[in-house]
Amino acid sequence: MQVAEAVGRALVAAGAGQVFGVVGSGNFHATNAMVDAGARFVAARHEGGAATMADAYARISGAVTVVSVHQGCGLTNALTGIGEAAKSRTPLVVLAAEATEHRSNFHVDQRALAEAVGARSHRVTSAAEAVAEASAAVHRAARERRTVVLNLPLDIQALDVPDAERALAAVVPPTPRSAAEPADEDIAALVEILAHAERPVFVAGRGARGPGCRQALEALAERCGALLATSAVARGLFRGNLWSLDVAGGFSSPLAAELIRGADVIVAQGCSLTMWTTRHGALIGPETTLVQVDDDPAAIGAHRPVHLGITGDVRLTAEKTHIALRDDGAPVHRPFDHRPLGYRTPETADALAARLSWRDIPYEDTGTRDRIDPRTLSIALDDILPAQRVIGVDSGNFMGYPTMYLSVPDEQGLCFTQAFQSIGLGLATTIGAALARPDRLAVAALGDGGALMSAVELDTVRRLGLPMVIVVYNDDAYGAEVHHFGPDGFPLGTVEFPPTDIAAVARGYGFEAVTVRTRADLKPVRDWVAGPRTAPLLVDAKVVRERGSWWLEEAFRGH
Ligand SMILES: Cc1ncc(C[n+]2csc(CCOP(=O)(O)OP(=O)(O)O)c2C)c(N)n1
Ligand SMILES: [Mg+2]
Repeated sequence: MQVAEAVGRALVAAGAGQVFGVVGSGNFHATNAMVDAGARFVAARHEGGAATMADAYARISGAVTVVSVHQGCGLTNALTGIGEAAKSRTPLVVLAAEATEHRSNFHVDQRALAEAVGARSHRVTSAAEAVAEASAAVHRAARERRTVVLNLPLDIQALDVPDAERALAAVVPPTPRSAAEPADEDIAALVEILAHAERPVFVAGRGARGPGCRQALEALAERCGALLATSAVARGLFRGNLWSLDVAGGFSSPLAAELIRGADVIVAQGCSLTMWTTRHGALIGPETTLVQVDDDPAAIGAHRPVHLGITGDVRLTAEKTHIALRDDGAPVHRPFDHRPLGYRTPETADALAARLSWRDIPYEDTGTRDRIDPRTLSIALDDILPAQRVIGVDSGNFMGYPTMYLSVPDEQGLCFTQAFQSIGLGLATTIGAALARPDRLAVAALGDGGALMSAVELDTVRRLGLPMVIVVYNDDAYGAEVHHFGPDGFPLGTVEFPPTDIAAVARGYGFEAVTVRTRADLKPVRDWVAGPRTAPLLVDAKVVRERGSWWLEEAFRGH
């Protein structure tokens, strides 16, 4: 057995069962070996799409996923998606053929490329070690939650692996990470803080999306009267909880922002407290005690200084804190059980019921005969589209509308690939998420800029037969830039475009498509939802372009 085949087989034996890619000569044999060994291969039309599909698939499924690319230019094409995955700590293996011969057209310093975007670089170094090295890449991706580029040199690929079958038989999938135990004194310190908290708020992030976290956090929050929020990447985690504030940060509704700002204690649970989640710190009051729980010590205080940092698994820390509070957490002078309900007062309950959701907030519809208000569009779509959905959102001025107006059933309902803040990832994100959750309707929300940047993957949607809805918030512009620079009178010729008929583009790829200018134009969307959904649907919504969105204005204020 040659190295290329042994590496492909080893990746599958180590548990990587899903591979996305664009196949060229350098990754042909290894990718085929993965398929022969039982992996599912999805051909993307661009390596950037492949990387982001794999990223989204890994985020939703939790499984180490593989991207397979050609040497040199295949890897450079994938770099933005690899950067997004690396920043998001997605367990991903990029199987990259490598031209180590400097005279090759395909030669480039692949180690430097991987490391430049925050990925870990591995290499298959010999026939004897190939199987172990491939397996080690999967194990590292899983164990350390890292994006690993596994370079596979062309000159090694055709070598014979000594005793390959025996080496492959020894490959095992990684064992699940063991939950990091918080220190007893940290639990005691958190108990002390929570026992005295009058208006506590928990903000749960990516690290709180694991099994059992919701229950553990809800139980602890109930015990100490805390309100519950999430970062954008964990949206939906507390769906249905009466004390949920939905998303903390730029997307927060005015009431949610007011309540978070009013907290006397905020506990970040597996959440890194970025400038987006905290609105550049504006959501954290000057007197607020800030606690951060994370199983990665490097994450503690990385974005904001905290009063108490606890290195520990989110679920385990919540459970231990809860037990400690129940057993003996009450300071003697102030019995815990006799306190008022913390932040869970009748006034808070009334306010949450009346005006938490963006949908509860009246607005003046700015739509015309030619362009629909993006809020009106989003609200109508929220009503039309089935509740069991998984949404991918691209970047841009429009992005807050689908993120906040389209509800999601749980923390697997929104796949938010925004760590690199790149436009053009939303469509591939939704493809990866759709494959990981075939039981749900996949919905891609894109700007016209992001949609056109990634349009080649419309082919992948149609070829895979995904019953997906793609909504393009089409303002014929890089709206984020228009609203950033327009108010200061700068020329906008570089960021505005003549109209593009994106519905026609989609039809060319085999989609059903509808152009929407008013609410009435949405009837074909209802019909599509009610029908057999044999072709995917693209909604080219011509949206009003006069004003920037609320969250963008907020973001600009932060700088
Ligand atoms: C890869 C990449 N290139 C450029 C940018 C800068 N950028 C941020 S938003 C944006 C405009 C996006 O336009 P569109 O997708 O139409 O969304 P809109 O802002 O109009 O709602 C641009 C160019 C970026 N974030 N990522
Ligand atoms: Mg636009």
